[in-house]
Amino acid sequence: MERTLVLVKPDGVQRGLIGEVISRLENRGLRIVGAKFLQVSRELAETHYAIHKGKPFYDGLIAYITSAPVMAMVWEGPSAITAVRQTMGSTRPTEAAPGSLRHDFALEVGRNLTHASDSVENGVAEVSLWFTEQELVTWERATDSWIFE
Ligand code: DAT
Ligand code: MG
Repeated sequence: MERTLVLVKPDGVQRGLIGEVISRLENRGLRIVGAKFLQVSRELAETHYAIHKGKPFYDGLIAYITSAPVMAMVWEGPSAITAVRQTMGSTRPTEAAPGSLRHDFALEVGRNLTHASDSVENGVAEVSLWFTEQELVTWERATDSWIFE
């Protein structure tokens, strides 16, 4: 079982797409284990995107993610990292597969709606950056045995 951090970024929140993102992840069969709605501080944004520091788009990225509230969530499931990134689509919406969120709801790389962890290790690190242990719920879903083999 893998865990991934999922963010509905400010554009997704402003456009009323929180429900769409949650629906798609629920429909996929992933299980939610934590969620909170927050205004991201500059400090959290800089830690989260530390790997991109120095890149030409970095300042715009920090301004974007701190510009309005985000919906932060943790989702889990078998191969959750790969599955969620597939549901999000490629970073550039014009390269995202038809049917993916970024294809279906976005056009520009700087307004690409969502974030999802890109590896198991980054998933663990990002979940602990954004959530405390107490904010994560370990639970069994009635349908689990029909979705998880
Ligand atoms: P992803 O969000 O798909 O994991 P990433 O980690 O490479 O993509 O980059 C983080 C975010 O930074 C991405 O969602 C949008 C922005 N970004 C990445 N590459 C960019 C570029 N070449 N120009 C503008 N923004 C970019
Ligand atoms: Mg990334």
